[in-house]
Amino acid sequence: MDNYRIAVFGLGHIGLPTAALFARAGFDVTGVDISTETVEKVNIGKSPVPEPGLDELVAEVVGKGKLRATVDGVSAAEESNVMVVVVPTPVNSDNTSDLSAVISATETISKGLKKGDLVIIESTVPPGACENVVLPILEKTGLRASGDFGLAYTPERALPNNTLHEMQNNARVIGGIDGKSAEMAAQLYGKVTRGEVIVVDDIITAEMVKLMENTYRDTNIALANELAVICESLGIDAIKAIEAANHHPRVNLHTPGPGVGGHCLSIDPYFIVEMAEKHGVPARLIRTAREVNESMPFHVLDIIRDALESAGRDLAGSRVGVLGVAYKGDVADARKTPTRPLVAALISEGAEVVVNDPHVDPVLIKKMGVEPVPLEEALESDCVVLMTDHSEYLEITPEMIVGGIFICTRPVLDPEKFREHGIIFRGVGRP
Ligand code: SAJ
Repeated sequence: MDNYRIAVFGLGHIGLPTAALFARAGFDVTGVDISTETVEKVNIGKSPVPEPGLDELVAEVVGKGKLRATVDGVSAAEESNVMVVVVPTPVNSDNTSDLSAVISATETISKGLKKGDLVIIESTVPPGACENVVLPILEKTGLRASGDFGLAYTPERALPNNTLHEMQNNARVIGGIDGKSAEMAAQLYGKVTRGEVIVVDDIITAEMVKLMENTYRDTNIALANELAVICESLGIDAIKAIEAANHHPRVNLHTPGPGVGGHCLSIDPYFIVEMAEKHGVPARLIRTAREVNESMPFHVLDIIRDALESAGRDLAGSRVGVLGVAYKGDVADARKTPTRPLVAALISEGAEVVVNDPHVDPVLIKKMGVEPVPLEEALESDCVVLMTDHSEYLEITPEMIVGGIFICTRPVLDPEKFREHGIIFRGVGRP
């Protein structure tokens, strides 16, 4: 196996670190991406993905000639023994899965598929996608799985901003179309992670494990959000109540906030809902949890309107300074951010909206129909709303809240410190 050549399809947040770690483990790796800009950047040893340590690792393995990138996926497949698919799987507007990138990568791979090859899917997919979508495409070549080539599924589990560490230390779950495929994939990933390699019974189980993980977190966040909204109506500080409840040995309530963003928790539960409902099984809890989390930006809107009214102001005509577009603190990723629906609602209600985010590309912010402004300018608003828990915002003091109203949707600042200075301080779960 040590002389295996590996092709990694998709050089994004997960694909590029995966390719670079295989290269550092000694494999000759070809990274494949549809973006020429990404390919060119990688080939000069640069990472198009902002992730700690990734620039250095890419420079190292490209410098040693162990990693190269190309847009020519067919040649990459022809030259390689193992093909790993790590492309995005978003949802369509009706929240059904969009597997077009997986299908396109698989079709490319099938043009270079050979006897003895192993195809590994890492993209998050609905349960059954490997057997019902990927396998038929590969077998159109006339080659048969289990006899001629292998197929396995192993989900990525790494957290942005800690991706390289988690890829090398998290346990790995692997499922194969057969035992041999699972074993080959297990040996391969055993070379890049010190974590336990867990081989499950079959490929659909591995697909489901991934979805369960993110759905567990999304549903628990929804519970925390619902409890927070209820506590507000009862005049209870939910953040303090949750801190106390989490001292119970079997309780781990998550943290309420303005909603769940990113490309994972806000999408993956729908992959379970889709397949469950196709099998006539209602996914009430999972679907409701999504609805609760998707309602949170509008709950924040209610808090803003209420706080302004308590100061004798209308939302219409008020200047609202929004802090944070990224879906969570200290990342540059704004995919599925709760800030987007909030900003759209504020504008539709006649507020003047300015936005600050030191991490997110200003071009992205402009696409939301608002002006990106420096922090000082955003703080000079009638109402300031903290949406993302970036480290920079932890330095905010009462004196900086010029308009006297501060909505802090993340439990990162002490309400008393602001209220002592006459600031109207509200938050999710903070009455
Ligand atoms: N959030 C809350 N309350 C919480 C925790 C998170 O409101 O208590 C919000 C965050 O602010 C953010 C969203 O949820 O908007 C998701 O953030 P996250 O840090 O929970 O997760 P991601 O999306 O960055 O990464 C998740 C991780 N999954 C799990 O922890 C189960 C990561 O391990 C996965 O690899 C990743 O999804 C993925 O790619 O699937």
